[in-house]
Amino acid sequence: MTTHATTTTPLGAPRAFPELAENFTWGVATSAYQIEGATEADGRTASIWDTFCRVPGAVANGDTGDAACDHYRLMPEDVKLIAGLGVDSYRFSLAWPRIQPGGRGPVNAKGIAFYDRLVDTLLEHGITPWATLYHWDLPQELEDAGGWPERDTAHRFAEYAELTYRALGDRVVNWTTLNEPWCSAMLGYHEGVHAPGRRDFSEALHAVHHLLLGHGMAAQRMRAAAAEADNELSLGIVLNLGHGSPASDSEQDREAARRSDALGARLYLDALVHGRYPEDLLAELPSVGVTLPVQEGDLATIAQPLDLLGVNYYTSHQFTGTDEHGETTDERGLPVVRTVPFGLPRTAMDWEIVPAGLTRLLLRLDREYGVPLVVTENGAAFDDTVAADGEVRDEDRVAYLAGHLAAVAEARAQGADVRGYFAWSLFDNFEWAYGYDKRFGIVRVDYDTQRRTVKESGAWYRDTVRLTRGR
Ligand code: IFM
Repeated sequence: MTTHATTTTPLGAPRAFPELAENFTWGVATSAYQIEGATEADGRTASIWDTFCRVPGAVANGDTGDAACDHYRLMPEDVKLIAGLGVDSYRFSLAWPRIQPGGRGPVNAKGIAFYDRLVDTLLEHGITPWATLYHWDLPQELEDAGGWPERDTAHRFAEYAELTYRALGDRVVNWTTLNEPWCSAMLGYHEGVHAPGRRDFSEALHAVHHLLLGHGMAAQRMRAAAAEADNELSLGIVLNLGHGSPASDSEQDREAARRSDALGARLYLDALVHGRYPEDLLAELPSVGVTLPVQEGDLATIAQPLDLLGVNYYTSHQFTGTDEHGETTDERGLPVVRTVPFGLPRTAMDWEIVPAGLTRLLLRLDREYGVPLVVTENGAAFDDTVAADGEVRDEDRVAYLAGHLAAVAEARAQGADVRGYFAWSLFDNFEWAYGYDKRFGIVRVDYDTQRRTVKESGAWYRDTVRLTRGR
């Protein structure tokens, strides 16, 4: 495999963002199942995604993560590529079924050895590792035992977190526990479009509680291990968030925005930061037959001090409380919560491009939660084409990144404590239920040859970091 850097003149000129020049981490991000491949190597066992990919119709084209970007094998080359982008940091996730096959028992030496090498290689290249412990690849055995709706999974996660931290915490300072627990719970257990593919709202809410509990228990154990070893540790969690607003000033639309915010944002944020679940949501859950399985002390465990809150931002929505016919309740008698398009351009995921929502979101989080913020994912899928000369001139992605970086700069200018930005994604990769159809990379991956090509957006990002830093 060869990698090569793009040499053409960027179509969108790189620009300096003076507000992002200092005390600010620039990075790129990936996750284990989306890029590693080698799903049967060195003692790794199946995760819920290996299983889900085999369910007919679950993933576009029947795609799987079996090969993905072959990063497990190409890691040294890939780290060189990251270094060539001139970023400070690389955010990756650790595959639980590699490190602790089956989700129980001792560390698998060969599995952790891969991450040992990755971390050392990053450090040799002057890149700071940012490790995420869980980016959706639950060991299948734990799903067979009940998955996230079961309380024991939280205990298992905390154990895995401590084992992993003890293996890598001497060199990795920046840790996040979970990536996007909303997706794990809601897409995986309620909507059934992600692994493990269940469709039960109550189970999804139980999953939320146990994911958050697992985060809190993991944080306690990692902090204790860090103190024991005298390691520096920066610990956080990553949420997928947008800025929600009512589509009009009507009572129904404001109620719809409130409901969406309760279930999509405050359920996580209030528990993690304030140690309580939102009262308005708690009051409404019994009407849909749900009670959260909270035991005494759980919320104190969940609300561990956070050094940072990771924010994954892709789009924002406005909400209405009426359906297309003006009805305010659906066929089950539940209040309507419906999104109304802004009428803005969209990405290949059909997500509207709303950079102003990122500024608003960061300011809101800063004001209401007061935890240092890092944009741990932001980027876009577009239908890239490869030109005859082999280059990918993805102007639309350049514009997306430029608009959102400007939105972060604006939030900083207005006083929000935002400490970093990670482009999603370093590579085109396995986009979950969409398989390989959706390309988010600033580096193109040819899945037949595993050749990497830095896209126009990758070159733009590299030059923008350089220019911002005055290098
Ligand atoms: O690819 C995903 C990633 O795994 C989690 N955040 C959103 C990205 C784009 O859908």
